[in-house]
Amino acid sequence: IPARSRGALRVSAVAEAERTATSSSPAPTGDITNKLKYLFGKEAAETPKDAYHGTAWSVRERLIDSFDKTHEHWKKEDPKFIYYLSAEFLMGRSLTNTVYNLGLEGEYADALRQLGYDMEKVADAERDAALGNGGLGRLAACFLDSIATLDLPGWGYGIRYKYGMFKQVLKNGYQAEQPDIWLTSGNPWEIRRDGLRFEVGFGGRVERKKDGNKEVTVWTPSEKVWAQAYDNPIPGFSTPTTSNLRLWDAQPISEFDLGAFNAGDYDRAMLDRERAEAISAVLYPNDSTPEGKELRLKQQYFFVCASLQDVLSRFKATHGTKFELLPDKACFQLNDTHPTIAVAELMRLLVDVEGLDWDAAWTITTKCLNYTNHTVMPEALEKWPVKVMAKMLPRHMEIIEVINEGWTKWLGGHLKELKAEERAKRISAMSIIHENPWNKEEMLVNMAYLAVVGSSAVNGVAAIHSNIVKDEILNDFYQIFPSKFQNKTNGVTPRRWLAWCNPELASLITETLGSNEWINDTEKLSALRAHASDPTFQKKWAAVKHAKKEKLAALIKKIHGDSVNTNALFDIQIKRIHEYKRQYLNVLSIIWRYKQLKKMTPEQRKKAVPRVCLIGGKAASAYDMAKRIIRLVTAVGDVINKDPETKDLLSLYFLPDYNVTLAETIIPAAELSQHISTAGTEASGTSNMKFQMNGCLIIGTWDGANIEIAEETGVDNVFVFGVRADEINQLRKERKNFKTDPRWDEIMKDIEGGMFGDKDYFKPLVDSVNNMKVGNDWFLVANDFAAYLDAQEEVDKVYKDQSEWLRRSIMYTAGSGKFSSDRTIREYAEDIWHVKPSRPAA
Ligand code: 4GP
Repeated sequence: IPARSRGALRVSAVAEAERTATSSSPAPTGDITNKLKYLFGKEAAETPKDAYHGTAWSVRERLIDSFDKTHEHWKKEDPKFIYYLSAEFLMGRSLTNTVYNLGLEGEYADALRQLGYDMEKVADAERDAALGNGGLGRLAACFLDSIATLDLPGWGYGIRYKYGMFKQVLKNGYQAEQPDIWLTSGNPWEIRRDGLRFEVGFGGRVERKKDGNKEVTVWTPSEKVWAQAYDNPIPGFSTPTTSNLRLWDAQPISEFDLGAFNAGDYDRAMLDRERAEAISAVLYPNDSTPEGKELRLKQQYFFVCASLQDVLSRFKATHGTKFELLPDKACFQLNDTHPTIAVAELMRLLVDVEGLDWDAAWTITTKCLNYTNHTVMPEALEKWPVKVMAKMLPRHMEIIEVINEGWTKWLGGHLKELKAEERAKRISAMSIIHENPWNKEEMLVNMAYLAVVGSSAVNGVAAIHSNIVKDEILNDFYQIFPSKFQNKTNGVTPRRWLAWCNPELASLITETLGSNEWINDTEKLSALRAHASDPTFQKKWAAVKHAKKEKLAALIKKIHGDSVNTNALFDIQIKRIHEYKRQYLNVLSIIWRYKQLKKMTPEQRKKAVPRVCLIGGKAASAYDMAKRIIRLVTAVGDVINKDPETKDLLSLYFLPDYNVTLAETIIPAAELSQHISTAGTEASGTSNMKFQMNGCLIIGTWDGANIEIAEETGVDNVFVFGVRADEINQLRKERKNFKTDPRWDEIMKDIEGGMFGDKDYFKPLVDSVNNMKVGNDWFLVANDFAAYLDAQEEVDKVYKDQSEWLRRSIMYTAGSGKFSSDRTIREYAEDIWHVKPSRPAA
């Protein structure tokens, strides 16, 4: 039996034995072949994909048993629930996570072995569920894992996109996008809840009518669709709790127009279906066109409306119309501004549909909702044109107007001490509906303002970011409601991101700490500090890292056909491609390194630290500059990877189609990872935490969660460089007079001069940071360049001292306890949600 199945990772063999004993499930081998026979018409698993299908459909039944038990228990106990509303859930694969979380890995690995398959290969046949863009969506997925593991009554709510995040391919070194068709072979991880659907309307008109002597508001939408529920069970680890992610699929109200079909108008016959299905078709359609924008708002309302109706209908089934109890039974976390229409929708449901008076409804609404801000990027702080909102959601626009009237009136009273002029200025600056600063003709609804006014708590996602939210982005609001604002530093699930993706390291940790309790109590990892300088332990630690590097090297070979030097330092930057994340800075230093190597004598080269540099990430399809950065990476790679003189000392590869699964292979193999955003721009970052857990050293700016990671790891163990957030505004003003480093000037000339080809294509990229008449180097790449090169030199120096490097590596994992999403979720549960654990019997 391989180490993985021997139970080294299990919390307790007894717990698992109990689980198996009480389960009425059939033996996996027979069950897997049965599933294949009856669901897929296959006599035997001929390919790993077949084996995957049989296994997944078999595991699904265990999952459903656990789901049902949990929900029976919660129904009986009627605890308060947290509903995590998010337009994105970047789940990745489910098979490995499910069997490990349920403690079934031994059973299924054995069964598969009997069928001639290896679990890891079988797991490899699964497609990623990529229903998210990046950090915010993956955070939501980690949170669900922790909510379940901590036995918190809670669900996620989102959209069942038919096409997830696009598949990225490289065509001659340029990014090209292909649709992500992930549902083609069916999805064993979801359950379609037949009959569980809600109507969602758009457009139409709003009227006042008399109902006895009461005036009521009636909204008659011009377009309606069904939101059909699909449940995705979320198993906790080392607990019988399995919670839920409920995703909504948009479907037409009428199957199709038979009249039109009979009259031969086939296109019209299908029109309704197509219009409805478009709503949940694609994750974030490119929103640069008005139609795209409208579709995005439609998606947001679609899932919020269905989710709130769903929660209210369950609430009413138990508590009737005692809505004053709602805040004791339900709370909602708005994952960024995307679900903010919930403020108006909850008001509409309570006032128009349930007949509550406005003030009572407002008290309930604001008690139930909370908002998390995830970014300082102005383009991501959503503002919808009043015109668009009024056309698509006329009743909501009215409600937002009334909310705003009440809010600005209240503000007037609150600020009565101020002089009239100053007061008017402050009120106008905080109005939820305001002028578009770029187009005075247009009025906008500011969704972040609506979220703040409509919520009990507002939080940022790392200490520095929460301060920026308070001091800059929402400072006016902070001054009015200081106690509403909180910090909740992000975290990641140690199950997926250490225990399951790096079982070798997990086993070593378990063996060293004497138990695997660290998986659910990561603070226990701090005991590794005592072993950080122990040569025997370091040797074992290094052996694991090397094995993971070999695995990644095999992947690079598969993708690029090249064999990389696995004794080189593996230096990695993986994240969305964005100017603020400064992949550009990384490439510039790689160019500099290359030029230095070229100048060296063979003797000098022998002393150089060899590096394999890897960059991966997707650029938004309409983000031109980000696409140019990708091309620069591939172009530089093309030159240096082919240079026989230096290729063993330096190589650079772009890893296409970066996703959750790829991250699970890359992160355990990384020795150095780069988190080099301009200070004050990365809200938190979460991959930094995953790398840290896996003993990977960090080169980074004093930004986002890097700061807290450095504090936990020991600042001296981290390669920190660059300007600080509080210097940025001044430096931006002075950037045009900044004297650039001669090395910088040289590299800019190289790129402009065509050293990497494609010089016309790279011109705007060079101009954006180097030609102050055209670009302005907003992200201060030039300012940090010299300090970054120095930090890189320091990296080389420490890497030459392997025992010091390994000591630091161990200190990273030892210091990662704080960054478990269990800690983050506990803080949300205690400080914001007031939701308590409720565990079903095993
Ligand atoms: C991301 C932030 O950029 C990242 O710093 C943070 O760690 C993550 O959210 C989770 O809080 N934002 C997004 C987004 O992904 O779409 O705004």
